[in-house]
Amino acid sequence: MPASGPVLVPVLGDQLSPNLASLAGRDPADTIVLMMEVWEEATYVRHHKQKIALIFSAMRHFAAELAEAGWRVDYVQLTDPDNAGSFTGEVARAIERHAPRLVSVVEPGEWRVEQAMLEWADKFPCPVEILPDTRFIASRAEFARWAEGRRELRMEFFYREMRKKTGLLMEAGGKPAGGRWNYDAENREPPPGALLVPCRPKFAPDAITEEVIALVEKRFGTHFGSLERFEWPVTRAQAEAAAEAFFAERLSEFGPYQDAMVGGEDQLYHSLLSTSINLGLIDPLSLCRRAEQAWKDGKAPLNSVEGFIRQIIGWREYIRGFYWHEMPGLAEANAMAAHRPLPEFYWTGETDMACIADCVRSTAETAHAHHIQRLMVLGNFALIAGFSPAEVADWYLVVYADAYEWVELPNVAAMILYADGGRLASKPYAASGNYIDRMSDYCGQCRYSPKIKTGAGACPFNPLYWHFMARHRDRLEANPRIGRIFATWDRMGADRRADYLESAEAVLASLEPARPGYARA
Ligand code: FAD
Ligand code: DLZ
Ligand code: SF4
Repeated sequence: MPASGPVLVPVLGDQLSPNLASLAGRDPADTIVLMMEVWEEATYVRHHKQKIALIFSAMRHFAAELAEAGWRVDYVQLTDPDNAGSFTGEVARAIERHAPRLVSVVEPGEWRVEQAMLEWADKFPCPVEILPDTRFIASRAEFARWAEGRRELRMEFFYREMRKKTGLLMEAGGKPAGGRWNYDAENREPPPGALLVPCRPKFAPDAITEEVIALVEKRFGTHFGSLERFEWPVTRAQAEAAAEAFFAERLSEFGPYQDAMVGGEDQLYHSLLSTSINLGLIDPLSLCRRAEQAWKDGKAPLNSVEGFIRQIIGWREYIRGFYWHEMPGLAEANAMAAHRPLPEFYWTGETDMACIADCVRSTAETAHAHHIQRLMVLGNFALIAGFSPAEVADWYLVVYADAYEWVELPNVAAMILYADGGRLASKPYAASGNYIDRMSDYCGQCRYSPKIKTGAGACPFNPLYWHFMARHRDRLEANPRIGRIFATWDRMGADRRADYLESAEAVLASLEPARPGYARA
């Protein structure tokens, strides 16, 4: 291979950042940027149609921006008759076309892709460098150092390190702004009676997106979800506009109503920026700095700003570190020995449970559901019913436009299903219908009642909650955060306990397993 060839820089679908480490400081005249729409990435799970359309459209827009800025971009479309179908196959073809002196790529977000990438140096005739993804605040090595020797990896302590590292919401002497690190206790308001949530900007598809939507409808028409309401930002300018509207109109209420749910209200005060952040369209640290500025300028209260910043430099960074630290075992973890198949209604939304039906509706229509819907409705039900972690993880990876395994899997396996046995969460996020009733308006629209505990009309979350506790008593009783619940269980008396268990068994028996083929071909 000639030492004089260009540098080949493959840019993956979630690496759409001009400051990507493999592009930074490079001479555009000496570089070929390779972008590839490949069948393998689009089908290793059968992603929601909107997710594929979003990624392809954002990739095509980013390629155009790079070309505009003077970069030579070799863009391989899915329909290219010679498309090799995989990253490795396409990089091999590009090496034949361009005879590069070096392949320079940023580490991927997923373990599966990294395994393939690690073989490139042996497969290809030129050297391959894999650079750290500097768009994260903590490197994988930094997280590993922090985690070393810790039995439990709690987000809260990692988050404090990130606060110190970035200086966000810090006062002199290393003290947190306002005297507390975490204002979560102030962020649990139920939804207010009358809601006047400002509408977020919605981005109508332009010609590029229209073309991609047609392609997705044609090639992936049988995948889950609808393309009708495609409203995602697909460029940096649109992501900026979405962020601007969030800071101006919703950040101040973000904190208090973070855990609230309202039927038919798909956004509430959330930012809806995860798709843009994960694609690389917008820089997470700069978002946090702007949130901090809003607080300093008196435009948003500390509990909202701290809550938002914690989601990003706390949860998002921690989840990514946790993923790499725990892989590949995390994908197999099943500490709660949960083996029940995912039911059909996770895909169709056809259930009398109003909360689940609304969350699945929003998921199918928009490829999004907000955090507490993912955690305390869909996730909680999956936990207490004992669905198989592999099936649940496939579902979440398929259905959300912001889902990449590095962020989806820890949230699913460790946060909602406790499948890691408590490395991430100090207790399972199990809850009965009361929680959902307190935090939403769902129950008023439901065939079931959270007040009815067992038998006909009982909210299915109620008996399943106790069934879950009873079947995992051995593991959970010693847990100081949840163990006391068993005193309540014991006080109920044998008949009441039998009622709960019998009702739960009836719910479980009624769950119709999903037909095969939704998530994987
Ligand atoms: P906001 O509520 O406005 O929060 C701001 C930002 O904080 C988000 O954009 C996101 O970047 C970050 N954030 C918040 N919570 C988390 C978290 N737990 N983990 C990582 N980042 C977080 N998020 C994804 O980006 N991709 C996923 O595949 C994904 N899967 C999830 C699965 C489950 C079971 C659960 C419980 C959560 C999951 N999340 C995932 C986290 C969270 O639900 C979404 O980031 C959030 O709903 C995105 O909407 P938003 O941008 O309006 O977030
Ligand atoms: C998710 C996805 C899809 C659907 N398609 C592509 C693609 O065709 N080309 C591409 O570069 N990336 C795609 N992606 C995102 C990748 O799956 C993602 O970059 C890796 O999994 C690493 O996180
Ligand atoms: Fe959901 Fe139960 Fe409320 Fe119905 S009663 S909406 S199933 S929590």
